[in-house]
Amino acid sequence: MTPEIRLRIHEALDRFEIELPSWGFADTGTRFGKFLQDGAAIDLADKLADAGEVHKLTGCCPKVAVHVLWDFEEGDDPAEVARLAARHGVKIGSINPNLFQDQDYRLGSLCNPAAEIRARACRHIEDSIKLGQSLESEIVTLWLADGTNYPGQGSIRARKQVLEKALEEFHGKLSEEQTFLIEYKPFEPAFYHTDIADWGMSYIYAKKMGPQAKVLVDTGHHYQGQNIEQIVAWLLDEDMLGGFHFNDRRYADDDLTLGSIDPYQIFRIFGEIHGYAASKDGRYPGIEYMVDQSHNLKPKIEAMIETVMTAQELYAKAALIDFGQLEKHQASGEIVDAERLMKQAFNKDVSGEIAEWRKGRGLSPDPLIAFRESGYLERIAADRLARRAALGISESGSYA
Ligand code: PSV
Ligand code: MN
Repeated sequence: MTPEIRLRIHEALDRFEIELPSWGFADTGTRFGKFLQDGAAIDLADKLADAGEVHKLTGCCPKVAVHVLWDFEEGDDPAEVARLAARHGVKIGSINPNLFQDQDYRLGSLCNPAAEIRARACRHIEDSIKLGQSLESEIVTLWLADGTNYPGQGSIRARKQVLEKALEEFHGKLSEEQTFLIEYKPFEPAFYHTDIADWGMSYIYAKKMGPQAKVLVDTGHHYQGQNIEQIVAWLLDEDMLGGFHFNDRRYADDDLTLGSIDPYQIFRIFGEIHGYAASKDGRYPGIEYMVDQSHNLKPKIEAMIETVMTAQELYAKAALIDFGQLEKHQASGEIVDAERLMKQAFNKDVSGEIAEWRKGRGLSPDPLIAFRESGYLERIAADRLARRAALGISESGSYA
């Protein structure tokens, strides 16, 4: 490995951080059931402890995304939550409002035909914005489950207009530090239409909302075969890419661990970002990288460490694409050479150099092995089993 390649890998890793989702540490399942794990987090304190452990081992996950209704209870003191996070070496990251669980939202939340239900949903978003301010979190992400199940059930245009108006009002409530990210998803739980179905709709809503709004790309929220890196390229070029929810999928929004099905796709996405920076004298845009996965079969903390390691590896590999050379191949129509350049970077074994980078930071060269040797899981499993018994509950966490 040349010193130049080594440097590129180290620079990429120095730059790369990824946020962990609190909900990835709790018991989760599918609509058919849950398989419970002894070590699953019971409450926010456990989730922050587990996320802190992942950060301690990987050195690149200083923030934890929270889901407002799963992680907070009426009367919780945000200052206390911030202190708790700090005790585990992490900070609260993105705030995820929840407009999909309440019975009131059967016909939608922000797009509900009833004004009083829309108002209730608006209050929740405004409370979430305020919660973010009191936690010094800079990101509010909106995933809207609203939509309809049958043709004719609702007016698609009327719902769009109502949502645009609500978003504009939220923009006025943001502090200067806050960014509002708009996530899209073409299906589930709604199965005829969803009110924010694709990146174009997120883009339009964000543009109309105001300068502090951007698009959030969840890799699991696309139709089969969709070219996600093209979406990324367009959003980068329009300065509208706010962040990612990373996960992998085979069929739908499967929430599988990143890179388990198609690592080359994640590499190509990162390639677009490195390529964009290369065209801007090495300046990288501010993008929030976040994990959005729930692990219902794999051990949760291991799955999270595995995900973070995969993200680091693919980000580092994509930094090795020689963009100057690529441009030359493109200009000359040298298709085979251009593709070969991509493949060469993807196939490069960067694991040794990543291990070196970790050692240089006082980290274990293999965070997964270090985790297994730490005895952390055995300790928390015993503790959480006893606490669940004392509380008289069988399942932990609050993910519904
Ligand atoms: C919806 O599928 C989603 O991607 C949203 O980001 C939610 O906040 C998250 O999953 C909950 O798991
Ligand atoms: Mn998501």
